[in-house]
Amino acid sequence: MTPIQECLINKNTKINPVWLMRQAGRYLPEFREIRKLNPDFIKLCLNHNLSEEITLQPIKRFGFDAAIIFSDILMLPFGIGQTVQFKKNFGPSLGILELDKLQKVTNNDFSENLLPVYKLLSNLKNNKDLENRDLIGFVGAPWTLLVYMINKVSPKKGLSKEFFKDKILINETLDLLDKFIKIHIENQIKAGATIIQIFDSWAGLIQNDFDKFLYNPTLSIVNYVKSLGVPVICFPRGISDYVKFTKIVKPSMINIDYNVDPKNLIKFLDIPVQGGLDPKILLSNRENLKKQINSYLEVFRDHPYVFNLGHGILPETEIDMVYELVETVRNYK
Ligand code: 1CP
Repeated sequence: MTPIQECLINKNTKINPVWLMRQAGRYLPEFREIRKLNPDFIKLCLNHNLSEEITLQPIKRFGFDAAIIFSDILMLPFGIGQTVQFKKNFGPSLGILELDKLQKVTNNDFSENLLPVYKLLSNLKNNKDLENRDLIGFVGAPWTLLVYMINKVSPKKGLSKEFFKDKILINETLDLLDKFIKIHIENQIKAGATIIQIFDSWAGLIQNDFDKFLYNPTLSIVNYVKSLGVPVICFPRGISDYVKFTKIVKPSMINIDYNVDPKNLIKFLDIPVQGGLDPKILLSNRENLKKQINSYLEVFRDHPYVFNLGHGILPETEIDMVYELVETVRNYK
């Protein structure tokens, strides 16, 4: 059993596996080199030789306990036929949402469009660098994907009232997402993913209708992953009530963000926890980093815990700080 499965299934509190959200990416010089030669991000995600190499880069360097596939949550709208571009110093930019066109896309068309993502997984399945490690597949949560598909650009500056205006568009897009997120998950598991993580990066923007936008759609996906016999990790970033979320949605593990007070949380929580450390701590100094890591590990001494961050690692992170992080987690007694 892998260290993470040991935590998830056997509820082992003696080990602290470690991996980092967005571990395959921009803080790594070896990634930046590949990226420079591949300005089209979608094409890079569809090049299974390169995506395989990028997925393994952080494993080879740091020996993390899990590899997360190099792909993106926006590969899903791309797979259903909405245009997706990544613009330099701007982020994602999506094309018009032509619902009637997307509703005609079949399971086969979609799976064909994303074939290189599944090929990446099947190629890595028996890779010896991943021996005794998990291979994490992922999806965006329905809410977060809905936000990108309708808003077309990052909702960094919030969502306008306009966003919620067309109820039919919202409802039909949510139905479409439920269908294709499940297909994408099934394909990833069949190809070799041993865990699925659901990224709900913009869950914190939900202010009303929590059942409609957060609980019901996420529960539907979580139950589906469980029905395939694979553990599922939820990351509803920025929500105010993680306890309520876990009671309703019941993921196999919950990834907390850095605004959650872990001490208070575990009084009410009976499932394994992942993450929490503010990625900005990696921009401070070694002493502070060690102190903060140890304080998370101390809180979770008697609770199954996978060490990770409270959001993705920042591009400006120094490599040496990541070595320090791994060493500190591994040396904790
Ligand atoms: O070089 C570059 O400019 C590309 C940067 C980049 C990378 C490395 C993007 C664009 N996506 C990725 C890979 C990626 N994205 C992975 C695999 C790598 C890994 O985790 O190691 C994963 C899991 C994601 C997931 C993802 N994409 C999320 C959820 C996690 C999170 O950080 O909140 C989100 C919101 C996206 C959208 C996205 N893709 C890329 C960017 C810059 C963004 C965010 C845009 C925004 O702020 O709205």
